[in-house]
Amino acid sequence: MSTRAGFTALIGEPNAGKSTLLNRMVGAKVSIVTHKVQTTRARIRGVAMEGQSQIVFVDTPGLFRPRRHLDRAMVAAAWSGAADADVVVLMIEAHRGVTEGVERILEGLAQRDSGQTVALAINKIDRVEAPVLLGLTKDLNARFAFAKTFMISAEKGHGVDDLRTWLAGEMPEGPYLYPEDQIADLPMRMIAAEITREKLTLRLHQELPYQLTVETESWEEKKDGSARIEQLIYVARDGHKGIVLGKKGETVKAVGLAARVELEEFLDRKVHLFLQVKVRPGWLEESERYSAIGLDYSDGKT
Ligand SMILES: Nc1nc2c(ncn2[C@@H]2O[C@H](COP(=O)(O)OP(=O)(O)OP(=O)(O)O)[C@@H](O)[C@H]2O)c(=O)[nH]1
Ligand SMILES: [Mg+2]
Repeated sequence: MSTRAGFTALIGEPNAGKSTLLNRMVGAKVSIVTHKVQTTRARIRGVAMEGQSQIVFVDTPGLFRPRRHLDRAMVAAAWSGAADADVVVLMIEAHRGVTEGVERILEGLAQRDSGQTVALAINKIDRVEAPVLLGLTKDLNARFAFAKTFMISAEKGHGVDDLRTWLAGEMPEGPYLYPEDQIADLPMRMIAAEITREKLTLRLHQELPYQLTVETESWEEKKDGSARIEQLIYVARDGHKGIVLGKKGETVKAVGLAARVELEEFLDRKVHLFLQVKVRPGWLEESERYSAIGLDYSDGKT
């Protein structure tokens, strides 16, 4: 029997649940999730097997109206993730419906005219009543020729199996793209930095999470089987450093603890995590900061 393998890009507004869906499809947390918008910054691949079909899910940053250089690079990464895929799944939040942001994405899809298969996944159905879903399905299908519509809850798991089965059949015939037991292709150093950024985003308020970036500086395998990991948290301003550190360093300490616990679970071994906060006013304009998180700096140029 022949195998199938291909790429499925998940696109949508920030917070639609793309990373949550990727993690559920893969069966492990490879992409960070928060209740805040613009959590994912780059394309993150997760690999799922369904019968003889390998589906490489591409999680993308949310599509929004970009203001900063970083925002533009994120949105460019999202659209190019879609362009490279065999199937695109547009995720919509059921309770928010067709927002202005969704309308703009639909325009973007129509303009591309790529001939790609585009499916609609109405997510967070746990938050609305059934009649709302029917109206939304009708409305959206009148606006764009979706190959299929799914109603799902990425968080609770409803409808996700149907979507996976359908996608498996849509993948082109061909050999597997990754070993069958591989679930992600992000370097461990990057996953580790993302975990820390997730904990920071959950703990810090307002704009601060958008003004910082995390990089893994060193990773040392110890003789006793543990890993010693040093990370740098770049902030844009002096004042931000104090906030990230917190009173007597308690904020960064709590972040470090939460990140370490999750890393240990992920790596299944002991981790020594060291976090350092560095003020770097220009980091949002430094191309190395972009490549470190998997973005292309030149994508953000106007
Ligand atoms: N109620 C409900 N919440 C969900 C569901 N799926 C995701 N969420 C929540 O929605 C929020 C955003 O989820 P993410 O997966 O980070 O969303 P995203 O689309 O990756 O967001 P960006 O990375 O910012 O573009 C989180 O708080 C999730 O727990 C769902 O099916 N139901
Ligand atoms: Mg995300």
